[in-house]
Amino acid sequence: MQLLYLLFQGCLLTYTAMDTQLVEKVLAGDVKAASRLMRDIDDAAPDTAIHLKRLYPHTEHAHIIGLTGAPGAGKSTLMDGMIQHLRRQGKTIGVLAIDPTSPYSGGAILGDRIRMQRHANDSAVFIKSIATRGHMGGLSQSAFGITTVMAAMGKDVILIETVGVGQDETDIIRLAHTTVVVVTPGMGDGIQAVKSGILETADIFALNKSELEGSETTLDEIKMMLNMRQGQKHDWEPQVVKTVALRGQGIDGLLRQVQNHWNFIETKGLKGYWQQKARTEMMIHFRRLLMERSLSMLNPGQTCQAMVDRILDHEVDPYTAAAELVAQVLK
Ligand SMILES: Nc1nc2c(ncn2[C@@H]2O[C@H](COP(=O)(O)OP(=O)(O)O)[C@@H](O)[C@H]2O)c(=O)[nH]1
Ligand SMILES: [Mg+2]
Repeated sequence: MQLLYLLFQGCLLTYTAMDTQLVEKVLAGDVKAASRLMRDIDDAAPDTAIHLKRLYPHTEHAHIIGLTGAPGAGKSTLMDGMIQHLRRQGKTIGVLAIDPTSPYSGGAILGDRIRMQRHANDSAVFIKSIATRGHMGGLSQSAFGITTVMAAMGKDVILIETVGVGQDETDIIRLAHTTVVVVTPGMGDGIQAVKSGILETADIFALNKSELEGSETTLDEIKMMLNMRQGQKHDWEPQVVKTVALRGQGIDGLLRQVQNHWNFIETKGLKGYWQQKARTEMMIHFRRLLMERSLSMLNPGQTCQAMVDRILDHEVDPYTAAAELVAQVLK
């Protein structure tokens, strides 16, 4: 018995030591340790929360910038230009690319890789791609965890690229301090933005491919939309910046606005803004924990099967069945 106890203590000590080591390595910017943890987070491996809890207090300095917009709008190309500029300013950067396997952007991951290749040997730039495919509502958890690790590694700026479709991606956009919505001329993007509610989340519009015909019309359209917006007093006024990412034009102007926005939210200390970010993050973990614990309490194999049988026997409908399961868990 004593031996067992000692063994247990030994394991616990070893585990705690490993745990501390990993956290310390990530905090020291160790790429290998950080990559491993990110992979575990993306695989939804158990116990990553233990590390993330300890990394979280070391993440406040990082400026998280989200780039969202339709596939092909030029997000990756813009990001590439932003990385170059930010590197010249001496900033270290984390990049999170979401949705590379989306059927809409087929082949984009290859393009992204080639484009980003020149940063591959730059240790100050850390690039991570995660696929939406295979994620069962866990995409935002992955994204939140990975950005936490990047920030804890000491990265000054974290760029997130996402097409911004679906609840998970909307949450990810809320995770960013500054959201850049990338639109292109003549695609009715402005209208799309209003429809998808993206207008509310946009801090800056990048009108990319602005060398193309119709860019002035699109610019007017966006400005008109912004004028119609019922802005709250003291709130940030969303800005519009014209870019030609392919030629590296307008990137400095875009980054200036990004910096202005960061200064704005820092100096104004917008309480509501930080509250929303904290709430989004907390609720994501709340949903996950609630789901995990509920399922473990339910003994899904037996209880759920019994309920399925009752549905098949026309004893209950799926709505009633689900409500009964919830009632069982909350009992
Ligand atoms: N004409 C034009 N094409 C661009 C511009 N920026 C990017 N592109 C092209 O648009 C395509 C999609 O760009 P990409 O950055 O992969 O878009 P993403 O899907 O939003 O990441 C690529 O062929 C780019 O070369 C631009 O300013 N003007
Ligand atoms: Mg892309």
